Amino acid sequence: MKAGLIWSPAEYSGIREPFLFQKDYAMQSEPLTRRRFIKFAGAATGGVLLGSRTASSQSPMTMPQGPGPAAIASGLVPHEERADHMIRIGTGLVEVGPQRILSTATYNGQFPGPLLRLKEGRRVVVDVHNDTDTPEQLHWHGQFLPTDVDGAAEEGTPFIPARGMRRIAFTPGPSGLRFYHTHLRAGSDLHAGLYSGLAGPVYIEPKEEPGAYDREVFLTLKEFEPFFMRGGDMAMDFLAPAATVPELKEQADKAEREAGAAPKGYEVGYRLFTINGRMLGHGEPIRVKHGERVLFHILNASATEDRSLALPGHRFKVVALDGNPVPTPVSVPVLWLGTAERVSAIVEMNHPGVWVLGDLADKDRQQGMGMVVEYAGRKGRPRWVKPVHSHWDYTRFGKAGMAVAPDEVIEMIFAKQRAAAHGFNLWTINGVPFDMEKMKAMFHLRRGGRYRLRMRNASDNMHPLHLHRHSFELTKIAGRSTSGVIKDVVMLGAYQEMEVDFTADQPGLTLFHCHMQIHMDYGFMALFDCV
Ligand SMILES: [Cu+2]
Repeated sequence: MKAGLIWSPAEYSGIREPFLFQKDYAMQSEPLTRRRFIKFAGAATGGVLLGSRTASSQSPMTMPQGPGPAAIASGLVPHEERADHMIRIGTGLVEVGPQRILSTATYNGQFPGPLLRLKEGRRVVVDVHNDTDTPEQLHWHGQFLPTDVDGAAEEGTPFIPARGMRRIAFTPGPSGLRFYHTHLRAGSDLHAGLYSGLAGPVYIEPKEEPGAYDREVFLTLKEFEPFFMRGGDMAMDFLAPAATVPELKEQADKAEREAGAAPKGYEVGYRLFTINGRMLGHGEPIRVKHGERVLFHILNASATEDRSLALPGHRFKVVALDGNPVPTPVSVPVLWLGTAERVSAIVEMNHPGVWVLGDLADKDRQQGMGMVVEYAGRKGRPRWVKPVHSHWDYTRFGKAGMAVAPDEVIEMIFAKQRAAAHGFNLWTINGVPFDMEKMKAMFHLRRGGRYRLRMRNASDNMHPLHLHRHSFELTKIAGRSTSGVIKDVVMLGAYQEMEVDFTADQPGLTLFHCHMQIHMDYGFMALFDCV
């Protein structure tokens, strides 16, 4: 869809109150039976509701509106200015497969939320309507935006009021694949936060677009129907270099001993897996022609899972990570994406057939994490062939050599207290879990300074670490120096250490956190302030 008004009344379902989720963003620890993903597996109501989706009738609720008094009062935008984009937060139906229709919070009644194509440096006005009963936060992930727009309550962004709206304006950047998503705490509520369908891709067109491909395909990877389990978060061995630090393992082991007889903390599993909201085999295939060069823009919009992706007989030439062009584009057989990471990769379609583009994990792929790639003129059952084992090494996309020495090194150590928060693991940065009440800055930056985060993981989990409002440069991974790879999320392996550098060029508060919802909700966050 072209830039402009991305919302149309016909797209937005009129479904409201009976199916709204009561999303809790306050601390809570209710029983786990509150999972209320509503499934309309052929139920009579499902038919009625589906019918209303295609109806051309348009209720007054869905009419475009001007900014509310709060937005005008905020002084962000003169109220007579027209919005370039409108986003409505509400409940939508996601038809993941035949007879499998989910109801969940969505943007504009669809999952993924509409692709927003913005232009680098060209200011946009966005009206965000919240048709739910819960104040919302919409985070512009990967962009360099002021605290009143970025979309994190911890930084001071005002909430989009329940049953209200907020008009915002900003100048998009940097160019490349970004995304927008809810930034609420979910806690033990598995229909809140990123467990919902509140995520969508953003593509910021660069001032000059390199044209070495025939067309673009956007893929959003996302699980649905989450459930809690004890343990079960598997150790992953796909990261390279694989060097671990004995001291970090010792610290983790000590914490484990101290937790004594406590059971394992809760982890999250999923029953349904989708790409662009469809389970494998249930959406339209990606139709390609022999010889075509397809640029895939892939977003892992999972709340908690890292993902892999392979296309049998083909390789991915990785040209950008988290939307930023890499110094050394390299062809790889498998892509790996931690939660909230993005990969842009070109695939040369030179192996005709009907193939499964899918996750390496058989269970996840069989439960939907894949998409069919169909060459013109080819028919038949889509084929999956397991690729040979390969590692994911960020440094391959970088350039050799040391990064410029920073002005200051900030030490961060991440640790887990098993099941210490009502059965959930409690996470600490430098020994302290984030305090949602006080919301005080832990680290202090001087504007314009160059900082190095030396991040050390004293836990047996991998963490996708995210810094708001900035990009960082990977400078050392598990003992190997690198430079030139610019990201906003990076996976740090169990017992590993890593260094990333960034320039503190954004005044105000900046949130740093693990992007796994169940980790950030239970302590794994910290604030930087910058003056
Ligand atoms: Cu984490």
